[in-house]
Amino acid sequence: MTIHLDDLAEFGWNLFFSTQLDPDDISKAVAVRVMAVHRNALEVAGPDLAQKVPPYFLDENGEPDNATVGDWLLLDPQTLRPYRRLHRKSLFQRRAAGTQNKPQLIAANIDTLFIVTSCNQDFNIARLERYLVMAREADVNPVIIITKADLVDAPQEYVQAASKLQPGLLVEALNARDPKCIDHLAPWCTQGQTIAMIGSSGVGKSTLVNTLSGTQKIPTQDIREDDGKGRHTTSGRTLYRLPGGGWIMDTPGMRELQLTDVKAGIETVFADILELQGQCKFNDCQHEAEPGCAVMAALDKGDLDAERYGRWKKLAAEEAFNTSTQIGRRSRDRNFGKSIKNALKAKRKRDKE
Ligand SMILES: Nc1nc2c(ncn2[C@@H]2O[C@H](COP(=O)(O)OP(=O)(O)OP(=O)(O)O)[C@@H](O)[C@H]2O)c(=O)[nH]1
Ligand SMILES: [Mg+2]
Ligand SMILES: [Zn+2]
Repeated sequence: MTIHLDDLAEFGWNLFFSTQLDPDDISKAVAVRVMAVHRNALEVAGPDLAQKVPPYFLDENGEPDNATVGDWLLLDPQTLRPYRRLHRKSLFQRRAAGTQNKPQLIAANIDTLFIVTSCNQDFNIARLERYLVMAREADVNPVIIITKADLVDAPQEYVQAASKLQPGLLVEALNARDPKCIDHLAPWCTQGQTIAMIGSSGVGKSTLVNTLSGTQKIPTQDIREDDGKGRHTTSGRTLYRLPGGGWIMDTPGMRELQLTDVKAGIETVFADILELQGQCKFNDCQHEAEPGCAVMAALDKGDLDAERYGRWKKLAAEEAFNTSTQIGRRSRDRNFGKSIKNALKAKRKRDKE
């Protein structure tokens, strides 16, 4: 077998992956993309092949590895078993609440994250901010999608509230059941692009995939009338082909989301607060009563929104706590202020380079 790079483009392949192949791979391997995950198997597909492979395998060096939706695998042409996973352009992973286990791989090689919420009780600024932090951490471009715009009089109010989360943030309000929304989302749906979605159950993730792909093949279900919550209709994670050539991944609604190892994501979403921190007179300023505190000054002047500052404090503390318990070093908590400073210094240095 020979890998025909042109044929792979249809599956989201691009130069980032080509550069990882040796001439040997090109002449003999079979390259496939993981299209769906099941309990004991991955569904993979490529130009000439669609089949199941085990999620855990030994690579060519005998090292154990595992793959998730969106990953690219090279298969041995004879046995059709994976022998290498290509390096990922991006990766989403999470730890379930209260577990010390290895992170669960959610999705790989994603270009855009649709953060989905609705014009109803589901809309929650603090939750959107958590998703944004995840997107920035994974180096994936976020777009906030607010569904059910057809059910309220003033969807723009939701758009305005979400737009305040970060300067330049892309926010779209739409009716996920209406094919007209395809036009709004077309820029992210072109060949070579892969979209993942995140959002609570019932916000319309599967509905959006059905509309964008022009089919009604994914089951959807009405939300509960009393509290507006969804019924956890989707269970697995699967990639679907879009008419524009891109791919979109449907996922189940997240029940809970713990933030661990997302320091860089928090730094990006709250870059302005980190900037201010760096201007405080004292290195270990707690922004409570110290003289020369730039954070307090900005709060007083109204340059920094007090609620946003409160959310940052909560997120930063949570991430520090989770990350330190995860690696068993509680002492890290006390050093958190310092580590933020160091992170800021490192970021400045990176920006200068
Ligand atoms: N009016 C209206 N209804 C919508 C819209 N988007 C989704 N719905 C409805 O909301 C309900 C839930 O939609 P789903 O697509 O099943 O939600 P989901 O996000 O996939 O939910 P899970 O699979 O449980 O995570 C369905 O009855 C949809 O028809 C919208 O923009 N407008
Ligand atoms: Mg669904
Ligand atoms: Zn301060």
